[in-house]
Formats: sequence, C-alpha cells, structure tokens
Amino acid sequence: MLRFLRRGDKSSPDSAAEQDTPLPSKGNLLQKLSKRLTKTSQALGDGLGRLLLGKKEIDDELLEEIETQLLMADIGIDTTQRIMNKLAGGIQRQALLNSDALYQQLKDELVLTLKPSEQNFTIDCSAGPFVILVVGVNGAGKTTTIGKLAKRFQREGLSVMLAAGDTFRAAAVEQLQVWGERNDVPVVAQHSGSDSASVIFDALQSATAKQVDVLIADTAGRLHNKDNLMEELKKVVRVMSKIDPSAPQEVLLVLDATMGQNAVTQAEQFKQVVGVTGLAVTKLDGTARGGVVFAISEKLGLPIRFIGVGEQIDDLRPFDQHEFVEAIFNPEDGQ
Ligand SMILES: Nc1nc2c(ncn2[C@@H]2O[C@H](COP(=O)(O)OP(=O)(O)O)[C@@H](O)[C@H]2O)c(=O)[nH]1
Ligand SMILES: [Mg+2]
Repeated sequence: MLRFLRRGDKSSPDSAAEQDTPLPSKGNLLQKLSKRLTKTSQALGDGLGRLLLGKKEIDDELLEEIETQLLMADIGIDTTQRIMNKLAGGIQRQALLNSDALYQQLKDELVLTLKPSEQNFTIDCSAGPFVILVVGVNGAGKTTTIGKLAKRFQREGLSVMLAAGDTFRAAAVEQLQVWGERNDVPVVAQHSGSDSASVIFDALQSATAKQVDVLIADTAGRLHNKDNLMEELKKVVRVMSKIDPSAPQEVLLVLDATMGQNAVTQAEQFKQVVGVTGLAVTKLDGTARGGVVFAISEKLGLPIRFIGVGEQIDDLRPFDQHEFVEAIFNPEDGQ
C-alpha cells in the first residue's frame, strides 16, 4: 500500500491514511490489469488451468507437466523446485487428492511467494524531501517510471523535483527536461558528460532549500557489470548523505520483465553495490515472462513497489500480490 506523510504531519507512518489516488472500482482495475497481463496469463494461468482443472488423476506425468509449465513461464528454477516439493509433500500426505486441489494449492503457493514483495511504502516528506534514487540498466524504463511517479505524486498534492542524473547521454537529459517542462515539474540538470553525483547533489540542495516534497533522481544505466557505473552510484549515495544522512530514502531499482531471469541476475548485482530498497518491474504488458515477478520475489526478498504495464503515464500501479495472481489466474473475473 502506498501512503504519504506530508510536511507538517507529526503522525507515525503507521497512522498515515491510505491516500492512494481515488481510482475506478476494484473490478475495473482488475479487469484492466488482466488485459495488460494477457500474455503472462496465457502462459501461466491458462496453461495450468488446462493441465489441472477438471479433476484429473495425479500422476508423475502430470507433475512433470506442471513443472515444465512453471519453468516456461519464467518462474525460475528455485521457485519451481520449492513449489513442486511442497506439492509432492501434500500429495504424499494425501492432502491433495485431485488435480483441482492441486491447482488451488499451486495458486496459494504463488501468492505466498509474493509475500516478501508486498510491503507498505510510505513517502515521508514530513521532515524534508523524500529522495528516490532510480537505478537500473539502460532501457529498463527508469525515465518513463520517473515521469509516471512524478505525475502520481503531483496528483497527491506533493511538490516534485527531478534530477537529470543520467549525464552520460545528452538525449537522456533532454528527455527529462522536455518532460519536466510539459508537466510543470522543475528539472535540475547540467551539460551532458558532467558528474552525475554533482547534479544530484545540486538538486538535493535546491529541493531542501525550496522545501520540495519529493526529489526523484535519474541515473545512467551503463551495463551493470561495468565497474564505473557502480562506482558512480556509490558516489551519488555518498554525496547525498552529506546533505541528509538518511538520503536517499529509497533506492528504486527498475527491472525490465522482458529480460526474464536476467533481471534477477541484474538485481543481485545492483543490490550488492547500492543497497536497493525497492523495485519497480516494468513492461509486464506485452510479455509472457511475467512469471519472473515470482522469481524476483523469491530470490531478492525486496519489496516490489510498482509494476509498469504500459507506456502511458497512468500505466504504473502499486504492487498487490493478490491482485497480481488473480489477474493471471482468473482474467474473466474482472469482466
Ligand atoms: N510497454 C511498456 N513499455 C515501457 C514500460 N516502461 C518503459 N517502457 C518503454 O521502455 C523504453 C525505455 O524506457 P526508458 O524510460 O527510456 O528507459 P531508461 O533507459 O531506463 O531510462 C521506452 O520506449 C519506454 O516507453 C512499460 O511498463 N511498458
Ligand atoms: Mg533514461
């Protein structure tokens, strides 16, 4: 759940009201999410439904087919193994007597897999700017996600500033500046090729002086295995803490779902270097690899703050484990 603690609020995060923007009814939202997740739903929900629903006898062949289906949907080897062991245990204890029960148990297990990923996210600007440092490889969807987030926060009545910390590509700075102008969001930038840490340091100084609520900093995404990118990110964190020892309040790693298991590997590398505190998983629309969300949850144990399900400004949603599984398994429910 996304919450906000505003400037001047003295309450604890726990008492912060749920202030997610009023949106259409839950049914409509689920329906829309289902539509966006159609390909994953076909690969995972439909596939397992076809295999299991209609009370078939459980045998080794069926179990193998389930395993193959899970692996093909990019759930990952470890998660698949764990779930298969759990199912085997249930069958042995005679707790799972037919394929319908197996289907239900499988769905429950998948929801459980996502448990570590669903945590409250409090944007606490009560004591100064809440700084979100956005990291991830090139093309993952960082800048797009920043735009979507800025809009969402603006709608909540929060003031937002952006830092064009991707100084590596001139186009990246311009992209953010143009977007900022169009949407009336100030963007702190320097010429391309300048030091990312220095841009972000300036931005944090300015945001603090101007009492901005949320500062979102973009960063370069040169390949994760390049030492200099990781060094640059470490430096960004170091200089920020000179102004505010608790900044950045959030290090948001943006992962592209279409990368499948590679997204998990990337995340592990970023996690080692910059203390990632949350994830945004993008491009879940149009990919059959949405199962990777389960692998991400199992392997990384980090909260998934948002999922990206399209290129438009509203196509970013706070992550909800039940909703995600429902959208994949029961797309017709939302209609
Ligand atoms: N379909 C889809 N495309 C997305 C999503 N998020 C980002 N993109 C696209 O991915 C491409 C790269 O995004 P960008 O934000 O520039 O990535 P960056 O290099 O990490 O800043 C752009 O064409 C975006 O429109 C998403 O959730 N769904
Ligand atoms: Mg970018």
